[in-house]
Amino acid sequence: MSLHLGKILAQFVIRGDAGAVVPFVSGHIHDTYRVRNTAPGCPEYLLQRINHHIFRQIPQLMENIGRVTAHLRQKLMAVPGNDPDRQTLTVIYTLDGSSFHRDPDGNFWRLYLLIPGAKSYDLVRTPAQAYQGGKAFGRFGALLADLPAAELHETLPHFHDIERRLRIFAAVLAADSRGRAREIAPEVAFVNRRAGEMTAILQLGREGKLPLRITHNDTKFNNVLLDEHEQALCVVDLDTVMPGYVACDFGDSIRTTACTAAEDEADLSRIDFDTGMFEACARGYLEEMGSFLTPAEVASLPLGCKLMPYLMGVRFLTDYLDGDTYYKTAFPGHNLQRARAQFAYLSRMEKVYPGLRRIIHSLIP
Ligand code: GN1
Ligand code: MG
Repeated sequence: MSLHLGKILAQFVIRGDAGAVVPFVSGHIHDTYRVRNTAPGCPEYLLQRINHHIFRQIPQLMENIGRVTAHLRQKLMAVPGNDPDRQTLTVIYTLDGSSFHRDPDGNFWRLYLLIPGAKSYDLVRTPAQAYQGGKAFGRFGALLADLPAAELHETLPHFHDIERRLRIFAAVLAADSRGRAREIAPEVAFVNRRAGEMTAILQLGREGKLPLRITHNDTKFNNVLLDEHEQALCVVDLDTVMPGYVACDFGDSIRTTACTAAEDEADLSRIDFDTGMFEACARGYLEEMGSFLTPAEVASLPLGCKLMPYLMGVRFLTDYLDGDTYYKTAFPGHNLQRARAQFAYLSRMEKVYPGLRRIIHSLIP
């Protein structure tokens, strides 16, 4: 273990002795490490350096996570047979009782219990997995349904506000600081043709017709941990848990389960919308969450499925035009490739869209 990481770990209340610290695969935003334990019977941990260029209010972010995980733990403990250490993330506090540590270089660090025996997948392989993915996010929403949305900070304001995302896209496109606008004329036309339709959820929210709930806001399939029997175990990546609309959580879970290829697939001919996976994920989600939803929320779910790949595509394209400053990228043009994959997926979905509403309605309890 490096001296630096050792000093950071020494700030936290750890059981046993921290051993090797190894980089751990994770999302596009933070740096994550797995911390082994040399003491028998003591847990492993997950150490993260939080990206403070993206998350600028880290005390509020960690307060949200503390609040949500405490609520989940309390709800889980009320049911015999549950195992909260595995069914929700557990924040490990520092010696002085803080949920994060700020190092002398100004970096922010946090520590979670590592959940043993759990797996996550970037790509869904079977409808059974898609069902478990939907179930995990539905259960997450249901367990938080009694925590008032106003109790959480909006740590990334307007995160899923497509109107604002489109305004930023237009400004970055006009500025064209990297001279990349020329190559993306078809994508710009794709975005513009659909802009009007995509604002409906925001408009209904503003008119008070869709409630704000506590939503996860990053319901990718790889943010679900499955247990050794491939059953939904735990929802991770709680950074964006904030007030939001359920259509976004539903739509993003579908985006990553019903798509037949990776989020950044280069070969667009491999991208399709798998209606069987859609049905399985929707069934899992609605079994848990269906009875909490208002009729207007149910009606908003299909549009959520369109909105999320559209919004992700707009964000990836904006970052590409802007010189790739937000998302981690593995090669030049990665953000453009991601945007193209999102738009290809949306196009395939559009062909079967009328059927989605029917499937959703058949699944409402
Ligand atoms: C980012 O943390 P990660 O990589 O799962 C992003 C999400 C996007 C996602 C796309 C804070 O999530 O909004 O859906 O990439 N998170 C943030 O893969 O911007
Ligand atoms: Mg995330």
